[in-house]
Amino acid sequence: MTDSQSVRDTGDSTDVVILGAGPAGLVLANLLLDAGVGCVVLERADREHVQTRARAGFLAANTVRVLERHGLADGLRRGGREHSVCEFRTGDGRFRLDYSGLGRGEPHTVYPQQELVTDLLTRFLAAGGDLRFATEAVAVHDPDTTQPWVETRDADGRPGRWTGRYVAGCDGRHGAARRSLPPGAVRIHRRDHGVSWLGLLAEAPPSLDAVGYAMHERGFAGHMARTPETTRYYLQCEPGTSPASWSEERIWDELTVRMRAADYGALHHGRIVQSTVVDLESDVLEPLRHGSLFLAGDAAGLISPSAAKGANLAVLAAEILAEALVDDLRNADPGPLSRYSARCLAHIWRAQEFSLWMIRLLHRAPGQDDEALFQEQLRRARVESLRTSRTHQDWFADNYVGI
Ligand code: RFL
Repeated sequence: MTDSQSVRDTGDSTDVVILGAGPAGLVLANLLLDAGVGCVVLERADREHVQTRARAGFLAANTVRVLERHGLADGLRRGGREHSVCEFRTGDGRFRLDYSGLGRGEPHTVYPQQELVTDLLTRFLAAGGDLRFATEAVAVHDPDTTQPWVETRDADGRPGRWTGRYVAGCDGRHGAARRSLPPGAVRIHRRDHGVSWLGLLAEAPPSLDAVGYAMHERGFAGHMARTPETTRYYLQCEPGTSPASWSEERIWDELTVRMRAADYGALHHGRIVQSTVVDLESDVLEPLRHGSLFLAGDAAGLISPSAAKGANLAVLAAEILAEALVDDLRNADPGPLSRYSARCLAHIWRAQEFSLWMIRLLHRAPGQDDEALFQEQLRRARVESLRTSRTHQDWFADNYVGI
């Protein structure tokens, strides 16, 4: 008997085994539970970790509509704040775009991801949902059959298994779902954009009433409000940089220079409580299904945070997948499930395209050779067009807040 066979002899079963309690897994779980479809969520981390992991904050209007449609928006209606202005700062001056008056006329809602995740898991558990914290999915077995099963390990290393009709891989880029895909089963489109950011969370109130995008010869700097007491900042850094090489003093000095605080107003300083290096990368899997295994959220595709789309795509995919699973399992209609991958990929590629556009807008091409100087002039022309052309501004607003 092999190891995996001995694990298979014990265990539980349900309709849909969901890997990961992030936005994708938890929206999916709530929608399945509401529709009477059996599911379990297996989450590697403990509850405290899941509820305090600070990441995204900017939710698109469509994301809010999805959450409202399914009664998942009470917390963000109470605690979220509308946000609709971004400010671009360059060596030529600064300008602001109020995107609630451009394009489709929609604002963002700023609501920290960890609070959304807390709302979603609290509701799921209160409604009787089955969520196993500290339970790591080790591998998905037999995904090309109608009885896929997930090998698990708890915090003490004890093995277990869950069998389902379907498995939803919502466990991010490094999760078990991706690892379990047989070689060649899906294509992975991958792009390293060659740019890294120091992603910072400061215990300091926002310094301006706008998202700040500062383009400086020393590199990009970004400012995004999270709550009245906390602000996310980004600093472009050399790929391969260690966060430890950036002291708090160096961080604030560099933010002050790149944000041109001397010209446009001092920054509110505070303790830096998170500092991680984020390499701007994209990857997209195609298709987002292998047999009975489906991928959603970051597991389906990673998008650089330059355009703040990741959590929004995760919520959108979860709704599409939930409705398709309900059609298959409750109404014996497999059609929507067969179209899941194509529907999601259309949204993912559109977001990738805009994210790449943002990366090219915000960063100088490296070097001083002819090609770099040519690209820099194109970038300046792009910024100028965004400053002066209403058509360009409408296009920007549509893509910036749309999903
Ligand atoms: P998550 O949130 O990573 O959740 C996956 C969950 O799976 C668990 N897990 C496993 N569980 C069981 N077994 C395993 N083997 C497992 N492996 C992993 C993990 O513990 C975790 O709980 O994925 P999901 O649900 O797909 O959601 C994706 C979003 O979290 C992500 O795209 C966004 O945070 C991206 N992002 C932003 N997106 C936005 O839409 N707007 C933003 O403003 C925004 N800002 C950001 C961001 C991402 C950032 N980082 C992390 C690069 C800012 C930053 C700094």
